[in-house]
Amino acid sequence: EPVPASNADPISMRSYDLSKTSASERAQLLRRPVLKSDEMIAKVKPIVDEVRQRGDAALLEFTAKFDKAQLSSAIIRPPYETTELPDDVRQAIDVAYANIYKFHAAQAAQDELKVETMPGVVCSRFARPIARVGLYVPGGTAILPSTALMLGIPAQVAGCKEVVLATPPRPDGSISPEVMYVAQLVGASAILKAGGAQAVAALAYGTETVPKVDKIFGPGNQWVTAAKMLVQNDTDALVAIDMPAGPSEVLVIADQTCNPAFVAADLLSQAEHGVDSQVVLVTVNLSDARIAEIEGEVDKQARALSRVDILRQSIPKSIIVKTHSVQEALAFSNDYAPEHLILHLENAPAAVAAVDNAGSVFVGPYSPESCGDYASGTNHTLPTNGYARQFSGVNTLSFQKHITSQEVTADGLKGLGPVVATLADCEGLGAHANAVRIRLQALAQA
Ligand code: HSO
Ligand code: ZN
Repeated sequence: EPVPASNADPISMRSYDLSKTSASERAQLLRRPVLKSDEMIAKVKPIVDEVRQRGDAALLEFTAKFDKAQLSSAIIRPPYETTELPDDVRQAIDVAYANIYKFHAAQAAQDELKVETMPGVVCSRFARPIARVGLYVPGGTAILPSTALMLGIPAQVAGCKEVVLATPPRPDGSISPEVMYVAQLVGASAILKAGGAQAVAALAYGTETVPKVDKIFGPGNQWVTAAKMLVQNDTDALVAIDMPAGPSEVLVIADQTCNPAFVAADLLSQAEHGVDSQVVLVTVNLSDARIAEIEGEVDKQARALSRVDILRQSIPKSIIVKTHSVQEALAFSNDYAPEHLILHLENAPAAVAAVDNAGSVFVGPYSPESCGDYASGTNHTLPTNGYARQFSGVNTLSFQKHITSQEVTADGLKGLGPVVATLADCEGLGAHANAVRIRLQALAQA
């Protein structure tokens, strides 16, 4: 563990040359800090059990203990009070809302299937909303109304009926006006003033006042993540979660055409999220002078930022990986499977075809991750910790399930029935075969 740097020390990353690293060193560079999920699950279990057994009483006690807020009720229903909001913030939220809505509505529109697999055999698939969803919007070191947008909009587009937005209250018991405004825009049916494992438990099991939900979404600290994993495995809760979550990450690939100040700014924007943020710069044939320029920019820009104390811890844990071709850089990136991938390359659009594993890609010098974090239209709830290998980021389909259906005509059954009967006989399932044959006989007699 690097020791937090003193103010005089440069705020700098560690460098490795991929052509000089062994296979085991390379594997080490691809690793994230170990998530102690078993340990955390054991720690959150008593909290989850208390809320499950004692409902609102336990929920309010934990909120008093962890969030220092004394509440008489944890639930607020619309209309939400949004008058405190400055006009420029309201307008910015409105533009973000419109863009994110557009992109997520388009995802729903592309989603119906109808295929005639054989003459008279029509299979279809259609989507239905998950009726009740819980959206976790973290509090902590930064309030995140953007996360309320990223979860609330696809829920709205999908048509979820009960949308409970959970977020920890401030010590005076209030919720930020930004989050309240977003709750209003996305039509949240309730705001749950609670955070941590206790909020997740209330959503999973329901309490006297908190509606039970069918799926829980959203990023959170280790407590939230562990609680989500715990309730997901409880068949009594019958609740799904969006994805396993770890600390936020970015991998930036930069070649000699990059703007060092832009690259540094992108690295820092991810590193400021938390002391455990994962930041990787992969260089492609970058001269030592250009690398030094980026490092100089990281140090200079970091010192001017309000969250410099977080950066003093996250940047020294970050790495620079030197490679000698775009192909080598992308192979490393695909193995790392970053949450965010930023391409500062001469021909960035062409490189996208070779991206196999990433949560979201930012193409070219004018596409900072910040745009996707807030307002371009894509979702910022993305797979971390290497889960981009098998998970998609949150999207409209995450708030739906798909139902398949089939309609077989009499002629269709004449073609398909014998196939089914043969397979049923072969499995020794006579009733299955009979359900077909009884119809084929009826058709033969008609
Ligand atoms: N980069 C974060 C999302 C976020 N950034 C929210 C700003 N606000 C998650 O990957
Ligand atoms: Zn961010």
